[in-house]
Amino acid sequence: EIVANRRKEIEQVKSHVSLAELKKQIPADRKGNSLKKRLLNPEASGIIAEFKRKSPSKGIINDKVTPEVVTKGYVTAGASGISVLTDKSYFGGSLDDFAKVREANPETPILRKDFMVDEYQIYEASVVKADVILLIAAVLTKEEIERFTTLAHKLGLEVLLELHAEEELQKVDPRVDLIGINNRNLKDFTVDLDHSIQMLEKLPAEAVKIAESGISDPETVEHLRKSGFHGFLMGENFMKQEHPAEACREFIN
Ligand code: IGP
Repeated sequence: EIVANRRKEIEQVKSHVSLAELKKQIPADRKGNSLKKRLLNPEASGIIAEFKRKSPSKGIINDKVTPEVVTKGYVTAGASGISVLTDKSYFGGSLDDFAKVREANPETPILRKDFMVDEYQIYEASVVKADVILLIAAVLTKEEIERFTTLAHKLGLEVLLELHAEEELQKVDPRVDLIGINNRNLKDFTVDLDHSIQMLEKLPAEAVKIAESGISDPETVEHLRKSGFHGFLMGENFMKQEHPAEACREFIN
């Protein structure tokens, strides 16, 4: 449903700004910030803090805070990266939010978090100076993952491939920069860390791995880190607080 809606919205956007026009807005020779490198640094917290106003499972999480203030705070708190939702209909985000976050945090790796289903969105990510895009294996074919990865790399973007179910392992393209395992089952929203750790053991040893969703205490992060994860994507636990950056600071320190 989300994917079908996203496809429809992209067609509308394309009718306003053609792909040819969009391509003209791509910044010349931008040097991105590598999330992969950041996560491989043993000094890094590994926390990738997310800006998300709402979600399909929780409804409104926080509609009072501003993206640039929160994310600047995340970075000061010690986050290794930022994730920004850009889907409007289900998560209350936008490319405009993304652009503000980019401007406020020029040196930090930033992930464009969305349902990428069309090459057009990868060009958009490049225009707003994203560092990383998300590809969700559950909603893409192996061929799409390969094609989108080729384009992302051509545009200087890193790729985070998100997996949940075991049958998605055959879709892993060895060229992806980061592999995420979503702890949350997108069908029933349940969180299962043991399942994620089992999945992790089936991944190539050299892959840089990120645990996503449902993380709310530092002990869980340490457990996941010992199991082999390099990064920890956290949204709701911070965003549900009145001061998300403050919550992030307390979490990391
Ligand atoms: C963050 P949480 O439970 O900390 O808010 O989860 C992130 O993992 C979650 O927002 C997410 C997501 C996604 C959102 C993971 N994969 C794909 C949209 C699309």
